[in-house]
Amino acid sequence: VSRKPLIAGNWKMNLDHLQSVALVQKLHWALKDAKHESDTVEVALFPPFTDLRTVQTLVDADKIPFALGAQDISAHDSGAYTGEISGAFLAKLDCSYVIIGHSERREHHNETDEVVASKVQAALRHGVVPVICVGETAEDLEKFGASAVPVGQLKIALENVPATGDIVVAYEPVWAIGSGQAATPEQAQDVCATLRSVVAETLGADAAERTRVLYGGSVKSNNIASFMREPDVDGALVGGGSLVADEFAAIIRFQK
Ligand code: G2H
Repeated sequence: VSRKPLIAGNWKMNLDHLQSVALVQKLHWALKDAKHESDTVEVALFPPFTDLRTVQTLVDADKIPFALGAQDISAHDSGAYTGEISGAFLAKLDCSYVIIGHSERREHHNETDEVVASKVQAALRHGVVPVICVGETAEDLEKFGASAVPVGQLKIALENVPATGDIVVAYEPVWAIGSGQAATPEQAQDVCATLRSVVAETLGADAAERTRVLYGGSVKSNNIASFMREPDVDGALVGGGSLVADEFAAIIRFQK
């Protein structure tokens, strides 16, 4: 399997634009002697919307091999949608990725599976790769086991995605997010493999083979390697661990 691992830093609502400059510069220094890593690992940063332009300028000017992504996208392309951000704007800012359906948006902004699906379509219309987040709450886990809820969420998100569609799937058990209590590598592998089989059923075997499935939820430098050893875990969506340069650099430099 030749999927390039993706380490994605989701800054959430942290770091203003001056702090974002400091973090990108520190990260760049921390990784400077490791140019080869960009051949083996893809790194993507997901700053708040207000930092995107700043980070894009820095990355461009210093030729830093980080991809850029946004944390959300409007389901609409333009028009009277006050406060919304179009995929067209993200594409113009060189955003390669956009996080869609993060559990914090599902929980605090009432994002349903149908809203997530329409945002996935919006991202694809603008050539931005959706990072589709799915995951079960502690209550779901107890009632239905680990896979049922994320599988249901992913099936709806993938409706109308073409077989050639470029997507990333992120399995983020809600009980592991920001809690310091990560899933075990075996739990992550189990659900990531099941999610890959959903991609195979809906988009076909080729898509399942090339689609990266990430694990997210309290990923740190001291547990990243154990996740990356699993055959169906192709990277990580990192929240808290992406806000400190040395810690995020150590995550990027994980050794299997
Ligand atoms: C899960 C993750 C990043 P954290 O939300 O998406 O956050 O690593 O802080 O658990």
